[in-house]
Amino acid sequence: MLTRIDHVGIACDDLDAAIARYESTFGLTVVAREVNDEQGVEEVMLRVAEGPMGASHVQLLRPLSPETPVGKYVAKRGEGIHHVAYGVDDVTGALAELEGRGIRLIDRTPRHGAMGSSIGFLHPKDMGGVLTELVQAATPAP
Ligand code: V0V
Ligand code: CO
Repeated sequence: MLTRIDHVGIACDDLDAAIARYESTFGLTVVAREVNDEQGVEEVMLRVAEGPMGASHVQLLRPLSPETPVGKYVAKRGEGIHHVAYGVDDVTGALAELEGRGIRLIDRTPRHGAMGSSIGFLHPKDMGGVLTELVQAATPAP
């Protein structure tokens, strides 16, 4: 079902400081920056590596307000790892399959994600405390 680690989502207070950290520490390059109102974030994707199953990224997340998922998370725990996202070929099918295995879904139908992707979240309470995201990229891996 899983094709790669698509991204690691990191909650930040200061997006530009976080970008500078990943640029100067690892020489990563920003490949996308967008506001996702539905998810309550401004987010930046930095490319880590390109593999046969597609690219992997660091995703930096700044909450648009304190009432958003990332805003609540930062208020409770401070900056840090917010979620892990895996690539899938068919996010709708993967969500249905996982629900059939008894995993609680946050999204039963996919939502709009970074760089034109379709995404769905699994509840952290059924994933050992790890908020888990599935990502179907806008264009399939070569
Ligand atoms: C909350 N909890 C987490 C967590 N956020 N546990 C692990 N990782 C996280 N990131 C725990 C929290 O500590 C509580 O545990 C419990 O869940 C309920 O938390 P809450 O603060 O009361 O918040 P809720 O229940 O209102 O919302 C929690 C969920 C929410 C996970 C349901 O954050 C959500 O819907 N997340 C999915 C959407 C999202 O995160 N979007 C932002 C990224 P205790 O204290 O009860 O034990 S957007 C993105 O990644 C995009 C666009 C992309 O990749 O393209
Ligand atoms: Co994400």
